[in-house]
Amino acid sequence: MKIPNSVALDFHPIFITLNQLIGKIYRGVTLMTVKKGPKRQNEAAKVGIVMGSDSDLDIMQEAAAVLKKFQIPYEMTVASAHRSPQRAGDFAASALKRGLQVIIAGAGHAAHLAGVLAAHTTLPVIGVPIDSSCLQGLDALLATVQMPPGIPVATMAIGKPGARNAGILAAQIIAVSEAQLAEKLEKFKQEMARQVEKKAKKIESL
Ligand code: C2R
Repeated sequence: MKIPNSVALDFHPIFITLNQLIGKIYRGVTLMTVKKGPKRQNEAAKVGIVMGSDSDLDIMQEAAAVLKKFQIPYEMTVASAHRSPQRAGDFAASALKRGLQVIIAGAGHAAHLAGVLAAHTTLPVIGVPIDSSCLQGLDALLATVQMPPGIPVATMAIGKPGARNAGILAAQIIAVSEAQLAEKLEKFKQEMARQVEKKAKKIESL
């Protein structure tokens, strides 16, 4: 996968603490080792995961994990509607031609990324508000969900639960035309129900 430009940014020693440096190296290495889904790596990506910064990776990996579980090939990158508007626009504008079926966009602060991607494509865009600011994601939630009529963004919950649901929703969208995937999703729901039964029995026996 391509290494996002932002991984290499801001490495000037004057501007960063040791902690920040370790964090950046960790995220850089993680981004470099992220695979595009097991057993189907030669297949073209069906889902594009975009995040506003590499600092969002920890949360967006939840979406990636779901896609891996359902063996849906995906690509993952960084683009910012604010800091790199051209890159963000180009990503979305070329997405359909490149074979993507769904875009998942995660961003924190004044999160305009998902909306701007949606403006550049007819593909469904799923937004994940990230709790990276002092407003703990409420800013990102409102910026992502309050789209003007005509440009919808399917907005998930804030943070990791939202990223996980973004992966599941992307799978459900693709499953409309893939019976095998729909079957896997059905089994996934059945397994959740079984877990609830287990938990209920445990609580009822107290
Ligand atoms: P840094 O950690 O790089 O300072 O980013 C990112 O998603 C991230 O959560 C801080 C936060 O800024 C967000 N960001 C956006 C956009 N670009 C970056 N919300 C955008 O275009 O919407």
